[in-house]
Amino acid sequence: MFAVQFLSEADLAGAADPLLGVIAFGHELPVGLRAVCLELPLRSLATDRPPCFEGWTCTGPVTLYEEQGFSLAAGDGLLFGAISVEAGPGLEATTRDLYTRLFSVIGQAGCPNLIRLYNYVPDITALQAGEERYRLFNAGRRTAFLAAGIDPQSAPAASALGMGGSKLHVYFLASSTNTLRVENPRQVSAYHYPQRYGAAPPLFARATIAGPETGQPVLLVSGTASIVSHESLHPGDVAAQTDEVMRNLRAIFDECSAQGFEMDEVRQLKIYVRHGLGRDAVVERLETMAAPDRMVWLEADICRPELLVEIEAVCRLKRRRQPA
Ligand code: 3EB
Repeated sequence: MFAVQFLSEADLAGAADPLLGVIAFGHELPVGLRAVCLELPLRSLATDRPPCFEGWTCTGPVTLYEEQGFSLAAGDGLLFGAISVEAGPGLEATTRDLYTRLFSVIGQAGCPNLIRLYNYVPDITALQAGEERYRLFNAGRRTAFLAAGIDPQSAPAASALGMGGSKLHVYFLASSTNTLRVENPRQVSAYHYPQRYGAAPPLFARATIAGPETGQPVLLVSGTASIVSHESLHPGDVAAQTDEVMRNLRAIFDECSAQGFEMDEVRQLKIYVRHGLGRDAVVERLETMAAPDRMVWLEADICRPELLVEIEAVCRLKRRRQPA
């Protein structure tokens, strides 16, 4: 299995388990890391703490390689990959090509089961020839799923955030073994969003359970916003939006429980705040969810202009004993 943790520079140097990948937010990665490396141009909001990095580790030996523009790390039946590409006016075609290559890479590696996808899209809510760039991204992503013969409802948990710069950054974790997908009964599944959010719906699950048959299943929750059914709630009110996000997170945890998986612990929370504003109201509400060193605070654009906060989570689960 794998783990994901926020690590300091010293932790990275002394990591006991082999690294698959390391992500930096708004600052540079230390040089000489043997892992897939990605620097994201997102500003960290916790300036009172030294820089921390998102480290993905596994237990077996790791092989690093490059293919079709992706930096890749394989080990333990897992494949971790990252790519950064220029994404100007041709965002739809760029996204389609990137995802087509991604599907080819995971297939060739024998890890066709995506666990989690992260998308960072430059100028996500800007208009391009009259169309919102997030919609162009969605159209390209969907075309690639269909062209590869992949069922849109099998899409894994994901995040799609915006920032400045010119590059589209994508990273992922995929597995040789099966995963489970979890939906949120309070929300319409993203792949069923009505057309008013774009002709091509976003393709992602509300959460993925990795290693459902193992002793240590891991829950990876998608970027979760103040959306109920398919509508954004509480425009302009970051505190009320955070409360709604918490209700959505709890609904996903309840859904896991209904499928026989109980919460063990919250390992990681990534909190994206638009313009970095209203962080105090969010902090107050998240205090009971996880210790501060398990949270990273980032300034990012959420994909609908009225949404002010989005939260993603990684949790350890315990499998309930099956009835005899
Ligand atoms: C939402 O629930 C908020 O397009 O991959 C969250 C997670 C969101 C993933 C994606 C978008 C995506 O619709 C936005």
